[in-house]
Amino acid sequence: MRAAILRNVGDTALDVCDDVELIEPGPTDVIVDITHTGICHSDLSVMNGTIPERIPSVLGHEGAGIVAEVGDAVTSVSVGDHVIAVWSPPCGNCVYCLGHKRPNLCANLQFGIMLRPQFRQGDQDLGAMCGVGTFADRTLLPEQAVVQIDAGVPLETAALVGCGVMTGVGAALNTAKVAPGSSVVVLGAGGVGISAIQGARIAGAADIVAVDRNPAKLGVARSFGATEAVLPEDLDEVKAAMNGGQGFDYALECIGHPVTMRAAYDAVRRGGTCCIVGVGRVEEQLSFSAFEIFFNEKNLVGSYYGGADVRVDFHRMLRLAEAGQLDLAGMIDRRLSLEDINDGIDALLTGDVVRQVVEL
Ligand code: PAD
Ligand code: ZN
Repeated sequence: MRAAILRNVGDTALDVCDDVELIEPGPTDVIVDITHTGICHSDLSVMNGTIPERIPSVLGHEGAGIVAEVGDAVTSVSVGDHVIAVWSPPCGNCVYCLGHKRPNLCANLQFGIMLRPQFRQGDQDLGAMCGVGTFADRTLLPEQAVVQIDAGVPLETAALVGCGVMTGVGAALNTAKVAPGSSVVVLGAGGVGISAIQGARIAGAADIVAVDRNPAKLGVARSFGATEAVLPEDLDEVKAAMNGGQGFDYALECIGHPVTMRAAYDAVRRGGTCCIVGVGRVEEQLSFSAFEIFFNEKNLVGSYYGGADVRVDFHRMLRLAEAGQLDLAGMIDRRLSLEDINDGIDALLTGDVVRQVVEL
């Protein structure tokens, strides 16, 4: 089967091959025929070393498809079911899944599956991004890493729910808990940021300001619900109009640089919430004065997978889309084949696209 492989950290292109196999599935595994996968900035971040991953690896973690095989012990899905792949699957039994009710933070399966090779090419074992590997015709997942959806839902838009949409909408609704009538600034208007803008709109925010360095993204952000969209140099001016000059109630950073994380923190008023969604490099640091943390009483919170319980929240996203409150189809700028995936990676680097979907 076909798969797009990252050979070395630092490579600017993936190696698209057609002689890749899956490893033997175990009794609790599911084989999924991937029909669609989005290209997320996190795939690029694995390529450039921002996100550590075993190498060589099949990238892709935002996908949907149809169950092709199930192991003997699988009970939750059957062959033919339509599913969304999950990049941080809840084991269902641990202190995060049950005790703290934070199943997005359960790492029992994520790190387990990341450690086993998922694919093979000749004699070489290949890993899979986050244990998912959706840049492939088929992938192998534990049953907890698939969420069954209604067969009537378009798999193309379902794929986006698997990462960018769940992450951005979930950051607004689950993590930041945006309140009706509030003011929100979203930094970065890519797939995650546009989803965060939509999440803020769904939550009933009165002011939703998008900030992006790419002027082409400002109109895009408005079309998804931003009430205003500005270049980074104009952020202070809009901030001055919020809460009598104090700043925004919420900031959602959807870029992944220390500078924009700090700008997000500075953009919120005292007592406001700064939610960091973007992923920076392990060695990069963000600094705060030891006085301002106490003095401003701002809530600084990270958001991992939109704080989602995927078993419930994927369906919430799809219901919002069905009800016309969440525009998924409009987020797709380009449809590509796996052979053209490197064009898609180049386009994401320019910041001109919201989401591109690879049809497998
Ligand atoms: P994207 O590349 O589609 O969008 C990024 C946007 O930010 C583009 O519109 C850029 O023009 C804009 N941008 C870049 N640099 C700047 C800057 N300095 N100032 C202003 N605008 C800028 O990315 P994405 O939406 O796919 O992902 C965004 C981040 O979210 C990225 O860091 C990714 O790794 C992270 C992510 N986090 C999670 C999570 O669980 N927290 C999940 C998925 C993705
Ligand atoms: Zn992603």
